[in-house]
Amino acid sequence: MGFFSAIKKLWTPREADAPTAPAAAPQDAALQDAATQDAAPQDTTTGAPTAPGAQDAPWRAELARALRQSEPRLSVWLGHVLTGVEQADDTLWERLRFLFAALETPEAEAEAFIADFRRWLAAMDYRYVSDFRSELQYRLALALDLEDEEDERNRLFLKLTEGLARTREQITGRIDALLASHGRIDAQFWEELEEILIMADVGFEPAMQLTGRLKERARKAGTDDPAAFRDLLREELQDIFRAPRRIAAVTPPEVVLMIGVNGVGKTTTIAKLAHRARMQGKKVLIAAADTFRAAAIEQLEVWAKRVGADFHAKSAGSDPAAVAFEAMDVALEGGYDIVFVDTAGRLHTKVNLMEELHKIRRILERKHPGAPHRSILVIDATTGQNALSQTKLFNEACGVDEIVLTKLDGTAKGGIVVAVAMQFGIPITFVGLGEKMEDLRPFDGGDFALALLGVGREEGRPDTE
Ligand SMILES: Nc1nc2c(ncn2[C@@H]2O[C@H](COP(=O)(O)OP(=O)(O)O)[C@@H](O)[C@H]2O)c(=O)[nH]1
Ligand SMILES: [Mg+2]
Repeated sequence: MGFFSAIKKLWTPREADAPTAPAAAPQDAALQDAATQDAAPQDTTTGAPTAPGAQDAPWRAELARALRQSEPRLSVWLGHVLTGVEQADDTLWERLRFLFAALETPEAEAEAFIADFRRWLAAMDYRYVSDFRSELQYRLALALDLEDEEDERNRLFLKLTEGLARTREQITGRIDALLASHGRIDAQFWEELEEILIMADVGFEPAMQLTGRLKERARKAGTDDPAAFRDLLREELQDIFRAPRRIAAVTPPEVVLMIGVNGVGKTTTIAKLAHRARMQGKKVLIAAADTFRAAAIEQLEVWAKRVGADFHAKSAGSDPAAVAFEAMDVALEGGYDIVFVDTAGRLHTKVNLMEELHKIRRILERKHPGAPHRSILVIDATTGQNALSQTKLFNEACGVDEIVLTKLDGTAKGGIVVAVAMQFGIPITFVGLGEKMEDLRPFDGGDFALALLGVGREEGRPDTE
């Protein structure tokens, strides 16, 4: 489901290997009309949102032709929409309207999307295409339900590969050297590999375990050839990251409890998740149950406004459980689809913190049986091994359903992901690759392993469906 209640699906699966075949291209009447009105005189009544073809501006014909002839890919289409557009102005809105009309998007929803985006631009003080192009593509991908399409996945893979550059240096660079210096895989090889993994923040225990599993894999494959090792490692990592997601039926509102120590990125992650949910057409409430500092409440409120979510808070110092209690009333009465509950990451003692989280959980469950449906632990990749002790603590004290790993961009400690995945078997659902809204993306273990090893998506996925 996307932002729009109905859209025409013009994107065909990748297997359709004739990118310019008429069947794969937009060819509805609207585009045809506009395309054939080339020679018509320019209309002077600009500004009103009208269906394509109803007006005769030459750009409509040109855009229609460009869209019709191009590959059905979001990035390509956006490129055409943005041709000749330099900043956010009426030209851009008209061209977006044209695209939506071609996709047979209900007009009111198209207008809502545009209004929403304009609000965002104003809040962020963005004007030029270069400032917002990427955010616009991300929004379109979510709104049109195209995030899983090849195009968007490749874009994400690129970002992941960039973000993991320093971690990759730590791991891949050294493994390459290891492979180059050994004629065959022997005891010495395994010892050195263990060291490399420990240095890359995989951690002592997990490094031993991983080496053991790789030994077994090499034995089964009957090889001691270093040239075969990279494939073994890739397969092993892809296996490790294959923790199943828990999917449970939810009676709305779905309640998401965000937990984690201070500074890991809980509040910004709530904003990013709320943004995603909004773009997927959901009605979102954010509850400020981190009442520790007034500034934390204000920060969350600013984000709620920016992403178009509703917000519930009490004054600083209030009982967090009371905030959760009231927020559930608001959510149940207001017909919300999803509620995010922010929590404090520090209290005077760990015991206090865990007791408080228990209390919040009890309240949520009492108000809405089944809630919280997801307890998401946020951990910061840059803290390396600390992330492991935090996971252990929160998991034992109050249960963790999912992990979101933030700040993977630019850290050399991304090896921690391997340790987290191996030690707890808790699914990692999203990773943070930067501070922008679009920088929180679903975690794909297969792609992650490839990016970590510097392998391209095409070469590294022989066994995909
Ligand atoms: N580079 C980077 N910074 C992030 C990411 N996630 C959060 N941050 C930053 O981390 C800082 C702390 O985030 P905040 O949400 O306030 O943490 P909280 O105390 O857990 O609520 C902020 O400056 C965020 O912008 C990420 O994925 N990458
Ligand atoms: Mg916070």
